[in-house]
Amino acid sequence: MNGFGFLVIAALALQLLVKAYPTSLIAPSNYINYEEDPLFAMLRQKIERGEIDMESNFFMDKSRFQVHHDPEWPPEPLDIQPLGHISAVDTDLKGNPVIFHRAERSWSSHNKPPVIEGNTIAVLDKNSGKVLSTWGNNTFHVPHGLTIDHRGNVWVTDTGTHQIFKFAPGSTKPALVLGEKFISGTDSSHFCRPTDVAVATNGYFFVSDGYCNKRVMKFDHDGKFVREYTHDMDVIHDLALIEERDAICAADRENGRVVCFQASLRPSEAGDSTDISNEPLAILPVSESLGAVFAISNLGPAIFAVRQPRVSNKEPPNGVVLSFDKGEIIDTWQRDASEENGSFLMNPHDVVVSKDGKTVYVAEIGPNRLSKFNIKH
Ligand SMILES: [Ca+2]
Repeated sequence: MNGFGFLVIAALALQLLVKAYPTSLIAPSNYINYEEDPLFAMLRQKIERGEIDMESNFFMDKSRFQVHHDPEWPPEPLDIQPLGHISAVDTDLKGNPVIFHRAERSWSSHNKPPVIEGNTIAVLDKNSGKVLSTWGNNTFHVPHGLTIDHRGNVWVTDTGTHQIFKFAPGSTKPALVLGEKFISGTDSSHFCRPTDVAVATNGYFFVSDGYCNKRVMKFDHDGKFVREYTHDMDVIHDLALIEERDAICAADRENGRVVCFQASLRPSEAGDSTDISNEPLAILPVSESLGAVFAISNLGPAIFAVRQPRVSNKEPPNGVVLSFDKGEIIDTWQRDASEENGSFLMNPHDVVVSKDGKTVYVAEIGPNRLSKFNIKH
């Protein structure tokens, strides 16, 4: 291929990316003004004249993202004793991963108080993997979800106490607690094994409730219940909020799909409880099952999911990227497996895309492992 040919193909690839992901996939700092690029203008004319087939799968396979496992991280095993099942991971405002783990607690000890005595939350250095701080003792029974919002508040869900907690940055005393300790229920102030929280930039938040109630609940910034969404889901295990599409997406784990509802976060709609439609905006992927989809996290309209393919399928657990706009899987990714680096993903329980869009972390429950992946655009 000559130099011009390469340029044409590169520009076409970029244009396809922009067309497929018109908003936030391309970080502002990397944004190129394609409108002013003469090569792009020429290509756009060709596309408009039908001379280039936009539906061709020329760049549809692996070219959008490259998600690479970083086998060097963490450089040393995590120094946490006892390190239990790592049920959740998110990144803080400095980009450091923060994990929520179950210490010595097992899933089968639901409904058997007391709460875990030791610390369950650990902040890790994003470079060295060293433990920077730990907290969260004498509060949680069976840790499940952990979400850090854009203001640095830490939200956790506890499937043991059936509660949701919000902690202000740096505080270990909750600023907000939803639910009644060890009492499950179906009304708007009780939960049954809630799994995750997703927080909008306007402060409204969503709770996946979760194992038994199979609903997604919406609250305003003061924690006042707004509405719930239901759609024949079976274990809603995680949430991802795509503000660019006004979509709240739920990992419908046992049905092997991601179900997205209208979040109604635009100023004119926020808090409008008359909007009671349960009709999903999208159900993904359109043409196949994901197997069991444990967790989702999004980078603009690209949804990163970890899933456990069905037993009949010999594929090991892995990661995929789903396009909200296309409704399909556009990439798959996996840990490097070797004697040195350990196995493929075995029990992925949570996934998060870092707030700068450069890194993906996956938390596993047995082996209790945190893996880091780098995203290249
Ligand atoms: Ca989550």
